Amino acid sequence: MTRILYYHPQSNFSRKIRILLTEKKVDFQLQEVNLRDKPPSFLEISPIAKVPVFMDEDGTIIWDSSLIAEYIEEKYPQPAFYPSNFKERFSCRKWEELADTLGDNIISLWLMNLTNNVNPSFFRTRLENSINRLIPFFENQLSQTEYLLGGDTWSMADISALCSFGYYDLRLNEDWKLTYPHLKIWFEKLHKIESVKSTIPPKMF
Ligand SMILES: N[C@@H](CCC(=O)N[C@@H](CS)C(=O)NCC(=O)O)C(=O)O
Repeated sequence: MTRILYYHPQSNFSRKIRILLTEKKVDFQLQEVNLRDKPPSFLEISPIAKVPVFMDEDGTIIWDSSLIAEYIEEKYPQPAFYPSNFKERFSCRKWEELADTLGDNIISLWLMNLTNNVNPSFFRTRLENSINRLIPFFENQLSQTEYLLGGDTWSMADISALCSFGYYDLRLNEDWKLTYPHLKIWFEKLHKIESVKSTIPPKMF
């Protein structure tokens, strides 16, 4: 059976897994899902009705990007994208979670802008505040270290974060690069990597 990644080309969470699988040289097929009209066959394998979903060669189905990443790391350990040391791995997961929260907030803000772009709402302000509070954590860390966990190599924390910032570019704007110079350098450096460059979310809608 072929491994399949159910995904959407604009999805930051799908992009995490596309980069990870490519870096680990694990063969897989991409299966695009129409998120505006999800087919019943997709809903059958995805109780949360979201991409990404990964189907492994033995038929194992996993949803949620962080769970998929953990599964892939366990099954295909090299090269490693989570540290083996318990404390460092926990730190990596914390950054991944922060980056995913940022991604979730950007998605919600974009959807809110689509549906209600006239009056600023309480919820929009709350999302904007949350996004603007989260970003400096990344900037502060990257002003001290080259990658989010320190050390001289990227990890799943960097992958998740670059996907959320890439999604910010797609849905909001690129102004954060003017305000946060260390983030900008880190982001541009990672975009020299083929798996990162080739998965930049396209403008479709
Ligand atoms: N926590 C999930 C979030 C996945 C998610 O929000 N996916 C979005 C695309 S980036 C989606 O499928 N949205 C479709 C919908 O909500 O209807 C993960 O990490 O995989």
